[in-house]
Amino acid sequence: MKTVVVATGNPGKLSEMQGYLQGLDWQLTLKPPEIDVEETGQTFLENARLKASQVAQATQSWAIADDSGLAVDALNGAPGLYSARYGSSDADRIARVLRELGETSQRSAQFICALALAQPDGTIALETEGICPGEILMAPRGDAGFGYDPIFYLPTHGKTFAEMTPAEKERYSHRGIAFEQLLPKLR
Ligand code: ITT
Repeated sequence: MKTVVVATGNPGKLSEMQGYLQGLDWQLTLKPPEIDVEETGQTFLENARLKASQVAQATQSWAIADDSGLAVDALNGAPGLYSARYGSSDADRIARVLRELGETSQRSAQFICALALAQPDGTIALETEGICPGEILMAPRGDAGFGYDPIFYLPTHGKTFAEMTPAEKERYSHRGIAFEQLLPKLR
């Protein structure tokens, strides 16, 4: 059985990634907390590659990484690559996006998820990207999920990510779309 490090320090992402990967014949392990990868890439895919590659080399194991974020059209794509650094807590980051958007009616946004799988020597074996379009609400709704989930609304489902069941988010989210493309190749 292959040992694969799930290369994230974000507990919300970790549990979703473990959900997608549980059907595989893999022994999943956690990223040692002392390994901290600097996210210097210019794109989500570049950052996912950096994280997968550096964690694989440091652990001498296969590693899978996710780099993701929210891009709001009326904010010229912000918070984008800086989604994790847009404030000091989830509540702070949500408040900042809502404050910057104000009362504008132009509320379209996208969640993006890039995934990369690296071999123990750091070579990238597989990568993919999933995009989920939606809208930013005027105020948070729902308690499930993590991060920006309470303000990200899917008009097609009439719910925010934070109002979805874990199974619904697993299926419709940017991460779900990315894993749907990756899983057949992993199998
Ligand atoms: P790792 O790099 O250790 O994986 P991180 O939280 O720093 O953890 P990112 O650099 O990829 O991860 O930042 C992504 C941020 O985007 C994350 O902190 C969340 O705030 C947000 N985000 C990503 N996916 C999300 C989701 O499914 N729901 C809500 N927010 C999400």
